[in-house]
Amino acid sequence: MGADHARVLAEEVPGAVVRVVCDAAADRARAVADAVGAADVEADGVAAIARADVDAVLVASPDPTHAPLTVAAVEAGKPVLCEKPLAPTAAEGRPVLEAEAKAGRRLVSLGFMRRFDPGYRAMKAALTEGRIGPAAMLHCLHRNVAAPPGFTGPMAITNSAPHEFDIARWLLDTDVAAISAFQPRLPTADGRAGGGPVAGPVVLVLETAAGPLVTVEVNTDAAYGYDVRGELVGRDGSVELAAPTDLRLNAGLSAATPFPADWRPRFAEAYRRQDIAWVRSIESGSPADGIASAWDGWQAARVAEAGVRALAEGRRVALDAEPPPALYA
Ligand code: ISE
Repeated sequence: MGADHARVLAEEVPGAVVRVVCDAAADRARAVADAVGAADVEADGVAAIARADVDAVLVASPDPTHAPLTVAAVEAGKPVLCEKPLAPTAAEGRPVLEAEAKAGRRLVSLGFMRRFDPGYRAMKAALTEGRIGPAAMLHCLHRNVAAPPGFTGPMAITNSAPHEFDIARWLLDTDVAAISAFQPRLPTADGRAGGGPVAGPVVLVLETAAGPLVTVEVNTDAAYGYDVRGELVGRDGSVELAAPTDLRLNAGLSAATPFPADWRPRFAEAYRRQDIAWVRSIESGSPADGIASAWDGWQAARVAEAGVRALAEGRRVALDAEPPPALYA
């Protein structure tokens, strides 16, 4: 993701210059830096953030490092776009809220880029324009071809599902009041490379404070393609995402529509619009319309933490309502 953001910033965001690429693997940092014309590479993220020639920071490192690096950027007074999730748990994300409160201003944007996806934006417009009546349910499917290296079972909930937790809050303008989690009992390893699913499919049911229900299927080992679907059901109708596709192949007495291999082509426009909005907001000094905040990131983290507990304990887990601090109101 860091390499993709670097390319978008370098090639598609006027006014942005990628100055330093930071990665634990020096060869990978150098390859990205050369590809985007960055001046330098760094192995130490905190050192890169502190540089006088760095005005803003994009964090796209492993999940547990997101919050500490974001805190370092806030403490350096630098705007930061933190890839989701803010943190694997609410407790790990809390220092970011504390750092922004101490700074007395919003410097953190969260990389829930689906808020910038044309499909989800049209879905929200259909709801606000009253075209389906009041919302009743949101159904989400989130399928990856295969879990990335290092992925663990709970990460289906703490890493992948936060996209749905955030898009549900944003679409329905409400918070999650409770979460229940279920997993099917899969047949034993089917001999597929890697011996079958890493995380296994998870089905989550969210109850929201405003009333609508949200169902989420997350399957990080779906095998057939990257497939994200959403349908918002209202009292008078429904609106569903039409996944973008460039072609339909007609051959051999059949028609085939290709699936992307992962999220980057599926949400390329969302990332582009998000990154442009983020840089424009740095220039204007005010948060970009619709971009997620650290509070949104923290809310998604607390839902994820509750979801992991709900799955482990086999019970519905309620979340206390927490009104946003004034900084995020
Ligand atoms: C990844 O980090 C993403 O953000 C993708 O959008 C998501 O589909 C995938 O499951 C995550 O691992």
